[in-house]
Order: sequence, then structure tokens, then C-alpha cells
Amino acid sequence: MNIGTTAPSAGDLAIGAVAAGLELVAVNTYAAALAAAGAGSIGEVPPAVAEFVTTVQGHHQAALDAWNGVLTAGGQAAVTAPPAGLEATVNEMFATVTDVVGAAELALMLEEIAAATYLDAIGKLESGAAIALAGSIQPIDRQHIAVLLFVLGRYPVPDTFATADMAFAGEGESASNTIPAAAASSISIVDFAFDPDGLEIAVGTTVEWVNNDAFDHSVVADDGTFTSETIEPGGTFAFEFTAPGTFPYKCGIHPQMIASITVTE
Ligand SMILES: [Cu+2]
Repeated sequence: MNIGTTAPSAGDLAIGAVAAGLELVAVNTYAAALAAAGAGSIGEVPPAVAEFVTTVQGHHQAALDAWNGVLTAGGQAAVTAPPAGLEATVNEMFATVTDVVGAAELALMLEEIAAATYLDAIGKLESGAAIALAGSIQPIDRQHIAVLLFVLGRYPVPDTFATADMAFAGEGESASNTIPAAAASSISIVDFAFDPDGLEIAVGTTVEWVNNDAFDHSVVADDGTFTSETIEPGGTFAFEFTAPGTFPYKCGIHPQMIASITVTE
């Protein structure tokens, strides 16, 4: 890292484009939450929560504008379209949100990804201005996280050191991407989602869920066929499917996390 550099490097511009895309997803999601609140489709929204969403959307818009400023000053086009994969995943999750708690869970996931991405970026950026920008946005996102944890009734006390585990590396960089590629009869629980969220297997297959997230989750079949205990980060749960059928399931802690297993003869 060369902190003395003033002009953003090519790597800085690439990171800036990823950051701008992430900010655009956040801006759009908070806008969708405000629209849903206005339409009454997520139930009663306390005024303080609506105010929080409006303010936070403004923070993400400011971050988006700042990164786009870095990009255009560096001779690149501003980011005006969100990364398609992340946007699709978030929209899919948003479609299942029915109340403020669900919306707050989704916002928490986005804020965790953003804070992790900036923490990761600080160590990779080269220009002082870009480092300062990432370093000024990251604690704002941690503040959003603290408020969201409070809204969700969890203790909003941070760990001693934040991690970059949920950092977003941009589309098509699956190795360190926050939304990894699908695996066979193993299902990863990551970023408040089951990956893959649809899996077709043969009778007799054992499916293993691995919690690769930084949060507790569980696996609960809608029809009660299988129910895990709480799966802590790094923990697993396995179940052997001995009969054909379609088994929708969800996380018992975060019911907006839904997925399905199809078992064929
Ligand atoms: Cu969960």
C-alpha cells in the first residue's frame, strides 16, 4: 500500500466501481423500503424507523456520489446500474419481506456487506483520497448496523475488531465473492441466504448445510420433515432424504431466508 499516492490507481477505480454498485443497491433497497412503508405493505412503521431509513438512504446516496466522483475524475464512467447478481438476490429477498423486522434484517445484511467491503478496501486502495473515502464511509455503515441491531432487539455492541468476511468483490469474482457459486449436495448459509436456494437430489442423498455466515441460523422444513437446532457460525446440519417430494424450508431465526429441496426417485 502506498499512502502517498494522490491519483487513484487502476485498482482503486476498480474497487470504486464495486463500491458504487454496492451503494446503488443500498440506495434502491432503502427506496423500495420507503415505498413499501408508504404503501402499507410492511405493516406499521414507527416514525423513528422511517426517519432512519430516509437518513440512511441519504448516506448511501452521498457515498454513491462520492465514488462516482472518483470514477469520473479518473476518466471512467459513473456507475448507474447496480451489479445484476446482487440486485437480483436482494430483490428476491425483499419480495418476501412483510414487516419492519424483515426489512431491518435485509438492511442489516446489506450494511454488513458494505462495512466489510470498505474494511477490505482500505487495505487494498492506493490513493490517499480513496483510502480516506472508504475509511470515512465504513464507520457510518457500522453505525447503521448498530441502529438496526437495536431495532431488531439485539445487543448493538460491536466486536472488538470488525471483519471483512462479507466483503463484496464485484460480479464474476466468485472466489472471494459474498454470493458464492452453487455446490452439489452441500448448501452454504451465507449473507442471510441459502446457497443454492433450490437443489434437486435423488432419494437417499444426505444434504449438509454449512453455516458460513457470521450469524446464527437454522434450517426448518415447512412440513416439519427436518428441523435443525441453532447452527452457529462454522457449524453444520445434515439430513438424509429418504422419500421423494418437494421440501420448502426456511431459517427458523430469519423467516425471510427461504429455500427448497426437490427429491426425486
Ligand atoms: Cu437465519
